[in-house]
Amino acid sequence: MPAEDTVFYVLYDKYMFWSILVAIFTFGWLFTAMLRYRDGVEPDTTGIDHIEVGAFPVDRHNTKLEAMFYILPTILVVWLTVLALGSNTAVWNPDTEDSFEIQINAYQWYFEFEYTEPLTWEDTGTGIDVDWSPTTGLLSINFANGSNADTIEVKYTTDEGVDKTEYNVSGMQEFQQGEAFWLTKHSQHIKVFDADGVLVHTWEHIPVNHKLITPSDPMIVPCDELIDASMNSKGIEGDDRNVGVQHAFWVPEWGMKEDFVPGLEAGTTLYFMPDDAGTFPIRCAEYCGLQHSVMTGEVKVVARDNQTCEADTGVKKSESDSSNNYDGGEM
Ligand SMILES: [Cu+2]
Repeated sequence: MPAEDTVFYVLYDKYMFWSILVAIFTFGWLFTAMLRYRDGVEPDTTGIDHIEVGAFPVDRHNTKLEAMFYILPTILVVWLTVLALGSNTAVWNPDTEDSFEIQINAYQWYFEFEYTEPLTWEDTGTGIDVDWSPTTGLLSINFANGSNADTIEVKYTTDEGVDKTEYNVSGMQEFQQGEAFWLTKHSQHIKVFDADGVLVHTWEHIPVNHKLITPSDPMIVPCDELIDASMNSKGIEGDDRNVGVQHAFWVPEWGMKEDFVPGLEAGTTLYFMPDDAGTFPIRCAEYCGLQHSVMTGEVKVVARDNQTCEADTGVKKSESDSSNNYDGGEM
């Protein structure tokens, strides 16, 4: 069942409204006619001959009424077509001005998510707040709102490889680290664990050109923003004859699906606007070879750093979205 404010749901409501209106009119007319002209009841329009079965009552027809029988349904059908095409436009031709662009590549047999825009995000509602300044490199973590934080894992990727540091913070209200050791061109994350080693909070920066690959990585996208995904099927590197095979990106819970078409240079495009944080399964919906069945993954919808996923985006972007300061995007 799609969320209540998706185009599908809105279109369903509109069609239901017009269906009920037409049903009230036609069934009302039907039952009135049945009651008025049933056997044993004389029509009050005296002086008119009874209607002969199988013969059109040419003498007493009503041109205006008959014309309305054609005109009204035609208007209705045209109107329903306009409604349906309007939803199509909303899905396939949205306003992409403020969209979050991402590249999705399909290989045999995995998906690769390539970031063409940076994304900095953080869990919300955990009582922990990570702050990191891209200019000074100063990192501070606030545990003030009652958390059971025990250890912090700070991980960052450099040209040389992955670096990981762990800090013990149990009992601390605030943690500060002043080293400007991070460069925004590299990926980095801060994970906070409790004493039992359970992950309680995540802050992450994904730089441009970073790649996440299924099944180990989810596709991470921000909530309340239009996601503009360019999709390409990829073949074997260095083999010009192998341009890949057909795949399809499918998120069953959202009711959306788009094909990857091999050899299509411009690729295909998929637009979607998630408004609830969470993790949703991805499936390949086009048979693509022996391991098609294991071509799965997850899409993780997150709030950008210092934002929440509470905006009701509806069919279009809501006005409140224009106040987004794109905190992470500036980096
Ligand atoms: Cu596939």
